[in-house]
Amino acid sequence: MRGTSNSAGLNAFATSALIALGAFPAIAFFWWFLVTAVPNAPAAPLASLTNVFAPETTPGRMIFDLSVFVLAVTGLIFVVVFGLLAYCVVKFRPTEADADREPAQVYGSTQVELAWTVIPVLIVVVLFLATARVIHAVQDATKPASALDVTVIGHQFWWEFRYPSLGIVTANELHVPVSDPARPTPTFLKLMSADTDHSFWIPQLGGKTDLIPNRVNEMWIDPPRPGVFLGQCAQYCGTQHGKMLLRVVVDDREQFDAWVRAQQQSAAVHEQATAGRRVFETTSCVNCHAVAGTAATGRFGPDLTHLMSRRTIASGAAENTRDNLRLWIEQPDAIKPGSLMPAMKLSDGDLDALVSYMVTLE
Ligand code: HEC
Ligand SMILES: [Cu+2]
Repeated sequence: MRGTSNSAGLNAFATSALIALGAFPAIAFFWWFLVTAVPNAPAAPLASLTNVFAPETTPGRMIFDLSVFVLAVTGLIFVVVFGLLAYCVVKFRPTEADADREPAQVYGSTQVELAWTVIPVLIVVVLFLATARVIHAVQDATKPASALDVTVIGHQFWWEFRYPSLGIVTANELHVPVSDPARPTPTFLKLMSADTDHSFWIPQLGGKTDLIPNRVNEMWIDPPRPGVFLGQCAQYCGTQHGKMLLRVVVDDREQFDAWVRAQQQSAAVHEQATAGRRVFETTSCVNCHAVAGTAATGRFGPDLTHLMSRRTIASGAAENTRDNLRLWIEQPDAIKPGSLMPAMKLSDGDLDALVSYMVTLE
C-alpha cells in the first residue's frame, strides 16, 4: 500500500521535473529572441520606446550585460540540478522488488558536504564580484568637464528639471544633448524629492534610481543618438503615480543649444493676452506657478514660462493642446483625478482669457 502511493508521488514529481527541464530552453530561447531579434527590428511589436532589452547608454548596457550573465549562470545551475534530479527520479524509481525495503541511509559524507558548500560559495562570490564591478563602474565614474548637470526633483505627480549652470527650470520633459562616444558629453543627474519616494526610470537609458526626501541620489546617462525616450515613475507615490510619466528628448548639439537659448528667455509678452495674464496674476495660480519675467514665482507646480515648448501637460497625462489646457485648468481631475492642482472655479470668460494667455507662453 505504502509503496504504491510513494511511487505515484514520485512519478508525479518526475513528470513536473521533466516539464520544468523542458521549460528552461523555452525561456532561454524567448530571452535570446528578445535580446537579439528585437532591438534590430523596429517593426517588432516588442521594440517599444520603453523596451528594457534595448539599453542605449553605457550604464544601461553594463547593467543589462550583468543581468544576462547572472541569467546564464543561474540557468546553467538550473539545467544541471534538474538534469541530475530527473535522472535520479527515473533511474532509481521504486520497483516491486524493494517495496518493503528501506533505501540505503547515508550520513556525514565529508566529500558531499564539502562539495555542496564550496561550489555554491564560489558561485555566489563570482556573482558578487561581477555585480560589485558594475556598481563601481556606474557609481564611481569620473565626471568629465564636458558633462551637463541636471537636478531632477520628484513631486506628487510630476517632474521638475533644473539646469543650475544654464539657469533653466522646466518640467516633465527632460532635454539632454547627444553624447558622441568619441567626445562624450554625458548628463549627470542629481535626484531629489519634494515630498515622498519616487523613482526615475527610463528603461532604455539606464537603471531605476529612487528619489528620496532629504537625500541626493545620482545617476548619469550618455545617449549616443538623438530620439525621444519614455519612462515612468517606478515607485508608488500616491494616487496619480501611474500618470507620472517621463519624456527624455535627446537632441543633437545644435538642437540642444537652440532649446537652451529659447528656455533662457523670459516669458513672451503678447498684447492680445493681457486680459488672461491679469486673470493669472490675480488668481492663486501665482502661488504655485512661476512665469519668468512676471510676478508669478510659485514653486509648488510646474514652471510655466515655456509651457508651450512641451508636448504634453500634467506629466504626460494629456497632449498639450488648447482644449486640453482649458479642460485641465477648469477641472484638473478630469485628466488626472487626485492631482494636487485645485479646480479654481473660474467664469467661462476668465477661463478663455487665461487659456489665450497660456498658449502664448512659448
Ligand atoms: C495649489 C497649487 C496650484 C494652484 C493654485 C494652481 N496650480 Fe496649476 N498645477 C499645480 C500642480 C501641482 C500641477 C502639476 C499637476 C500634475 O501634473 O500632477 C499643475 C499643473 C498645471 C499646468 C500643467 C503644466 C505642465 O507642464 O504640465 C498648467 C497649465 C497649470 N497648472 C495652470 C494653472 C493655472 C492657470 C492656475 C490658476 C487658475 C493654476 N495652475 C493654479 C498646482 C497648482
Ligand atoms: Cu512618483
